[in-house]
Amino acid sequence: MTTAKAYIQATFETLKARNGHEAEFLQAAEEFLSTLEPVFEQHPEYIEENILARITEPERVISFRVPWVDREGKVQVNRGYRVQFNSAVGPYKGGLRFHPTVNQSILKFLGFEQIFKNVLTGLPIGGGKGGSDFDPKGKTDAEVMRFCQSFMTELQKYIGPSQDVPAGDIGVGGREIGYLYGQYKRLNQFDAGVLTGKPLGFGGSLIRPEATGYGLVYYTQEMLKANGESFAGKKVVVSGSGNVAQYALQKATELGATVISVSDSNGYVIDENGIDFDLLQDIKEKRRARLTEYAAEKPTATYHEGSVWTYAEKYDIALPCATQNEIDGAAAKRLVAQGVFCVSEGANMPSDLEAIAVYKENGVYYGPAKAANAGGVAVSALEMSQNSLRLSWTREEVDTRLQGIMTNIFNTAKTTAEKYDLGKDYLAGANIAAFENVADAMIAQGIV
Ligand code: NDP
Ligand code: 2IT
Repeated sequence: MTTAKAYIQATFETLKARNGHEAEFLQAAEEFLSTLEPVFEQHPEYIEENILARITEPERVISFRVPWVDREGKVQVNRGYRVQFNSAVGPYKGGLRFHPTVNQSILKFLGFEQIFKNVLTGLPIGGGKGGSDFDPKGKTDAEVMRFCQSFMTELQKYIGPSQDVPAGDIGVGGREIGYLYGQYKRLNQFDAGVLTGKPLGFGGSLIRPEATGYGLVYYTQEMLKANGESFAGKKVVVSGSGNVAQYALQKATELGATVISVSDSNGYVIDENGIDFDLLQDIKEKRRARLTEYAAEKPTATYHEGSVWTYAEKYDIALPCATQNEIDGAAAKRLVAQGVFCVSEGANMPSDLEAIAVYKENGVYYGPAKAANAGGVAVSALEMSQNSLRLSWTREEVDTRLQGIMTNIFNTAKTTAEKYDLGKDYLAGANIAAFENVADAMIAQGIV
């Protein structure tokens, strides 16, 4: 009989042989697979069903040409994608990323993580992800609109409210979702449930813009509480300065923490008095400007080139909210030496495999992305419900549901870790609970 360990190793070897050039996807798969041994030991039926080989292969990967005309009248061509990874639990659901680094590997890692994140919310959504190597930075609104229209002209063939429901991610916010939705509607019909993260005026949900950041803080608060800690009086470093970072810092500040930093791909700002949320939002959302403006306008702030994870002073909690692999093993060791006792992930896969090992060795309370940042997609699923009902819930109602979902996710990660004798390994707990749910749904539906 195949042992659990041998089965996982053999599956990973095949995955590497097939996808050797997809470093980020293999990293996400390795992180996930490396926690599953206890499950296969207790449930050999998953081995008999060869679930790992099935769950690591996307149901479908769509790639397409996106031609558009720039402001000088020149024809540009980008590449668009949609990875429809797994629909065992519900329609494919996950964001669209517009960033020059987007490729199939990045979207497969994101789509793979999304399957498990989505099932942890307890809502009926499968996993998918999409996007393009288009760079919205420095583009005019009209250029972004033309790009979005061209992108949706192709994407609309593959999506629908019961089929696949995209939303935002890096480089895709309310403006882009508005343009994408407008083009979808023109080619189809009014069907608000085809995209989430819509502006409020046509089916968007209250709290969706805030949901990932707030959800991250709600999850982290539960993790801290379970260990006799809280945000009150803590010094927090947040990376990124986009959607997730902004609302994470707002909520953490509300709970009594001092968030001393935000960052972008060029540098970071330190403001020991606490980052000023209103000024940050004005700079990022209204002016679409860089963080250097924050430091220029705020006498208490300083701007530094490079990664915020090189900041050398003492602090307590790290909330990475920028992008994948922003914290490597060396940075994680520095964090521990600086007194950081909790790392909770707003971004997807911000910690590399070595960093995760450092957290584990040093007993750092670790909130893995697929659990800690599930608040965004959870409120997206609530937006889908509101669109189906043709109702909109109040801010309080959505926020209360979000808090309940994040608390449940933490409890699931905690109790599953305990059930398998894994102590405070919340990563393994979240992975195992999510895996069991998806695997059971797949088995019940036969070999499809
Ligand atoms: P935004 O586009 O709003 O902001 C992205 C932020 O990250 C910007 O500050 C950006 O800086 C920074 N960033 C992007 N790429 C890099 C890079 N290569 N190096 C350093 N900094 C970088 O995106 P979101 O806030 O929506 O997304 C942030 C993270 O959260 C992503 O990992 C995303 O997948 C994840 N996430 C998002 C959810 C959502 O609902 N939006 C839900 C769950 C997770 P710059 O302006 O210089 O590019
Ligand atoms: O990574 C994510 O969970 C998101 N970008 C949000 C996905 C969604 O469908 O709201």
